[in-house]
Parts: sequence; structure tokens; C-alpha cells
Amino acid sequence: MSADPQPRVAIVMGSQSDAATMKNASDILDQLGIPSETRIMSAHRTPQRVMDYLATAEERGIDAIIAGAGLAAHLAGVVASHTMIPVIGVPMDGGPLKGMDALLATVQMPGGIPVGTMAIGKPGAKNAALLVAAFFARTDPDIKKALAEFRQAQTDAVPEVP
Ligand code: RP5
Repeated sequence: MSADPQPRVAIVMGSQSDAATMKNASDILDQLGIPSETRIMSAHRTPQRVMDYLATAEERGIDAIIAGAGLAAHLAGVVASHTMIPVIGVPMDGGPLKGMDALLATVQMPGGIPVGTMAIGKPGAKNAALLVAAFFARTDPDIKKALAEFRQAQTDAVPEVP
């Protein structure tokens, strides 16, 4: 599903080293039948690539962007400042501060340019996709059904007795 020619969600990340964590987001979107595409772009190392990507994202049908970055994690905020597509930020858990730096860098946006910030690391990547799905489900019955089935399967997987 990730290679769909008309993705609705963009998953972007600052480094190849973020890919394993961010795959948790694309896996959830795949599971819910939401086409996505994934790109590496860095606010610091490849700033022009960020600009070039955002120049066409909206017209290509991207309705939500999930941005993962670590350390001085500026990617989500920079992306949000250059597009009106909603941006969800995922702070990566690497580095000596284990993601606290990325969490604060991602969440502490100045008023006027929002980034919806998720938890640090894997749960954040997973929840970013689920949050996108919840918004899409308001107007898409297929996604609503898939999300309901996901929730039910999750509930069914929790044993009552250890
Ligand atoms: C950030 O710096 C990336 O998002 C990554 O989480 C972190 C480290 O990047 P690498 O040095 O592993 O490429 O820009």
C-alpha cells in the first residue's frame, strides 16, 4: 500500500536512522488501507529537499504529514511552516537525551504554526497513524470500519488472566 501512486499521507523523517521507528506509522496506515509514501528529508541536512517536496505535496493529494525527527528536531515545525497540510510530529528516541530534546523541539511550537506532537519513539509513530486515521474516518466509512476492527482486535488481544 505504501507504493500507492496517489498517497494521502506523507511520512517524512530526518534520517535513515529514523526509518525503523517510523515504519510503525506506515504499517498502521497499510493495515487500515490508507495509502502513504515515505521520504527522508532533513530540516538541517537537506533543506532544499524539504522545500521541493512541500511544493507539490498538496496538489498531489497529501492530506496529512507525519514527520519524525530526533535531536534538535526541527523537521515537523519547518514542514508545518511551509504547508497548510496538517502536520503530526513524532520525536525520535535516539541520542544522549533519549528523545527528550526531540520532544521539546517538536512540541514547543510558537503560537500560529501548529504541530500535533505524539509520544517519543515507537508509540508515537503508531499513534500518529492512528490519529490520522481517526480524522479521515470522520468522512470515510471504509477507514472508520477498519479503525473499529483495529480497536476490536486490540481489545481481543489483551488476556484477562496472565
Ligand atoms: C535527526 O538527527 C534525525 O531525525 C535523527 O533522528 C538524528 C540523528 O541522525 P543521524 O545522525 O543518525 O543521521 O536529524
